[in-house]
Amino acid sequence: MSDFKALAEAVIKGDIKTAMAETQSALDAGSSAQDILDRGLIATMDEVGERFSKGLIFVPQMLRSAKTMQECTKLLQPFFKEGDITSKGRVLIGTVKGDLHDIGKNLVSMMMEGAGFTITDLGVDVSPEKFVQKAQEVEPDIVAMSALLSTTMPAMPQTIEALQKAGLRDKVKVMIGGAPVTEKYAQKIKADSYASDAGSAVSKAKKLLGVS
Ligand code: B1M
Repeated sequence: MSDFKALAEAVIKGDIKTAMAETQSALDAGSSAQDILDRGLIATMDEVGERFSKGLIFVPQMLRSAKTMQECTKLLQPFFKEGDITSKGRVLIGTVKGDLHDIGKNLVSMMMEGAGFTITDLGVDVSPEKFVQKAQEVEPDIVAMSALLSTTMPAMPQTIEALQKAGLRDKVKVMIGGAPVTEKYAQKIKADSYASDAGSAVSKAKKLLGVS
């Protein structure tokens, strides 16, 4: 992370202006958007999480860092587009019920959109009923769920069950992800796919739908 020290410090402080300027100057200096994202921004959010765990910072500071990261991500967004492409499929995505974390989910949406998927983003705290209602409306190929809290992970199987009850389970593929989620958990709850990060979410989504 040493290359992005000033960026990391600005994100930790929640200094949006400096962080955006650092992101821009890293781009201008030739760093790739992926490197800035992975080593500059995501690595820093891990550091923010560790500081929170140790009681060195509290929710308001975490929120400020999150806002700062999101503003920087907007500068990177254009670099994740794969060019002129027809839709690879429809994805309905949201952070599950009870969970307000949306940075990872937004990155997954952004990368999938850049790769040519059509995204309907339900935001955060999305109940199983809301997933079902919107799935009936937009008829997605993939229902994608994100969870960052171990306490909200059970909303994933609840959503799968709700899709089943609504007669939709055979019509959609279910993909899950988020820091506490694992491949093993995906198998346990009978999701169709698990992705550990936004980049692999794209490749897994392509694989699920058999598109390149
Ligand atoms: Co919270 N929080 N938080 N938080 N927060 C964590 C997750 C935590 C690990 C911090 C810690 O204690 N070390 C901890 C969870 C512990 C646990 O359950 N395992 C925690 C806690 C406890 C809480 C509260 C309960 C704190 C409190 O109030 N006492 C509270 C809960 C609120 C709620 O949701 N109901 C809370 C609140 C918040 C804020 C609102 C302040 C803020 C979120 C703001 C926002 O998102 N707009 C926040 C933040 C910022 C964090 C940390 C620091 C950073 C999360 C993040 O954005 N990471 C986080 C610590 C950490 O993760 N190290 C923490 C960067 C992001 C890019 O990574 O989301 O993992 P991530 O996404 C990755 C992959 O997981 C994957 O792709 C992304 C990378 O490419 N991915 C998918 C994500 N979704 C995917 C879906 C897919 C595929 C891949 O397919 C569909």
